Amino acid sequence: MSNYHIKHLEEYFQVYRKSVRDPESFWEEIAEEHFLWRKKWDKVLEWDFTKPEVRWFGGAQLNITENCLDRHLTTRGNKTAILFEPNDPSEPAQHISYSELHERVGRMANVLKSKGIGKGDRVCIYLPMIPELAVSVLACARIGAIHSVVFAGFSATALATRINDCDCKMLITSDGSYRGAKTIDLKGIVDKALEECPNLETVLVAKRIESDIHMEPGRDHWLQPLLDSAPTDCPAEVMEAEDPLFILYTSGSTGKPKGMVHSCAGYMIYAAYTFKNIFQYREKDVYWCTADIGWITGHSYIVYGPLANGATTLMFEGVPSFPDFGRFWEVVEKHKVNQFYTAPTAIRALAKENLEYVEKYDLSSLKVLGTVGEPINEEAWHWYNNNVGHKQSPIVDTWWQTETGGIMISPIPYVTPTTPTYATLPFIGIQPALMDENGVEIKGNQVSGRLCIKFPWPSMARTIWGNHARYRDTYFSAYENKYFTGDGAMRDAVGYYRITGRVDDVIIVSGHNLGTAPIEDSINEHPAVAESAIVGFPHDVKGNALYGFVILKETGETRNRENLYKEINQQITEQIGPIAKLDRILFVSGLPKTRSGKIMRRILRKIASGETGNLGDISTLLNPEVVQEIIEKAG
Ligand code: 6R9
Repeated sequence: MSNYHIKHLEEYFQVYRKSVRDPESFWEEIAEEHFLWRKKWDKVLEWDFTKPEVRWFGGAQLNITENCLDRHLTTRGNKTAILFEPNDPSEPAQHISYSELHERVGRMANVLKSKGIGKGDRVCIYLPMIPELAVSVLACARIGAIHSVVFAGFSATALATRINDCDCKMLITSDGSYRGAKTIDLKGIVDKALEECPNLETVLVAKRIESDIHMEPGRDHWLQPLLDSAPTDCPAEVMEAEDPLFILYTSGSTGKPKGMVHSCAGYMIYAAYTFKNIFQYREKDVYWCTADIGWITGHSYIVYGPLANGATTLMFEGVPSFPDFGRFWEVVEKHKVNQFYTAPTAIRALAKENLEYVEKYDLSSLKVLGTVGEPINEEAWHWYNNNVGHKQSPIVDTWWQTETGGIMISPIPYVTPTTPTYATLPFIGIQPALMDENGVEIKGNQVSGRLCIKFPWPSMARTIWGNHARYRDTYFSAYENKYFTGDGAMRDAVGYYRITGRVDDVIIVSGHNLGTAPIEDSINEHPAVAESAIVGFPHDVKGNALYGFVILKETGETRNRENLYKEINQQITEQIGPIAKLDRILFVSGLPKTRSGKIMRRILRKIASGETGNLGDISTLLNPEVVQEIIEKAG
């Protein structure tokens, strides 16, 4: 028997050693015993990080939806697959069984086919957290179309960039969405985006808020009538192991977003295996991840990982603050949630509110608490542990990335002893390395360095859509023969990892990765702005907030600063989304630059955090005098 479900620490060490000593036979056993294949592989792994090229289970054939749906029908047909909890607590929750989900995916897949979508076509999904989102994702996978889910909080410009980058033929959206007490005109955003997307042929529109929207003749179709007349049965397309399953965009430190491409077989196996162990899922459990399916966390740990294990996965449409700050806990009590997975930013926001919001509810069903997205600070960790878990539920601080497809470093609850702020040990099959600035691996414990991974794992992204050179340059060129994560980490005396944060120009705001470059580009497009630089500074809820240093053009100098600040934020909101708005802005006459013209963000970061006592050596700057000016203005 393979070690699909790890139950104690000795077993973890034993299985980990096996997975590292002989990765191929380890993963082969897992694949063999726990998944459904149309054809078995010829070779478990082929890899070359210099190209880079990684192939898992080459020659195998499968369809992930047969693993997530069909194979459960006989044993779990009536079990709830998706438990949908709407934005408004007075609207009833929906229990969608495995049989019903199978039918709904079949219908949707047939609708996609009837609109000319087939294997390899890209379909953009821009939907709120309603069942149609999960159904659309699975329907694409059913017929081998590549889904590209774009988070429905993104702006028209961001949506258009993503549609065009991978040349989507179809977009699936809704008439609007609910967000707490507000409604959002999603279709209006879509219409604006599509002005820039000449190749997009078809838009399917789900009804959610019953608003009166524009429907473009020939292009836009209401989804429901199409579903009603579609057959429920849709045979699964037979996919090669390495065929792309989906594209998901993540911010880069420079230029346009990177469309990370994930493949069918490796992604499925790793998402499923991590889910089973890191949440210690048992057959009758109700599991809830509060992320949006627009992010990788939602892909792997709301949709694919749970469904591949036949789990009940809760999908929540709302926000933690509506109708009040007790909503998460109300939902936990109502559905007797057993595993709860959220982001540190949400914990910090809720920890600021009155404790009564948590104490009011019976949270005794909880067995495992998880966090993801950014480092969790000690205070938030204790608040979560004391008030939500009542010190009974282990906290799994899970470190991973869009690029890694699944959780990489994390405790296994009830197996790995936890320590606040530590992601603890590498998961099975993961071989981390800490590197120094000269590219040498730092061995031993009680050391810090840049976090790399030395050996392929099944769910790693295979490329950046349309730009393999960028994939190589971003992840495989900094350190020879290693995947570079972009994060810094320390390893303590017992070998536990603690992630210290990004070492590149990505800033994590409320758990969302934001590249500095696109935000600066957006600011610079304002007619009054000459140049800008943004950095992160500590924020007690968001983790980091954005601080913009802006040089105005002469014509801008006479403008009212408060209005400019608002206009710049408006522009960022339109081009990127409200999450990228600046919390603070400072108008300056220059930015500290190196002699080669690179902005010294290190100095700006210190000024933004108020740590001006120790700026390090600034004498090599092109313009050291500007530093004093900025410090004075920042006050
Ligand atoms: C899953 C996800 C990836 C970046 C990653 C790191 C940060 C994620 C973390 C964490 C510390 C954790 N990050 N989890 N930092 N502790 N437990 O978030 O993917 O959106 O691509 O972000 O998030 O900096 O490199 P993604």
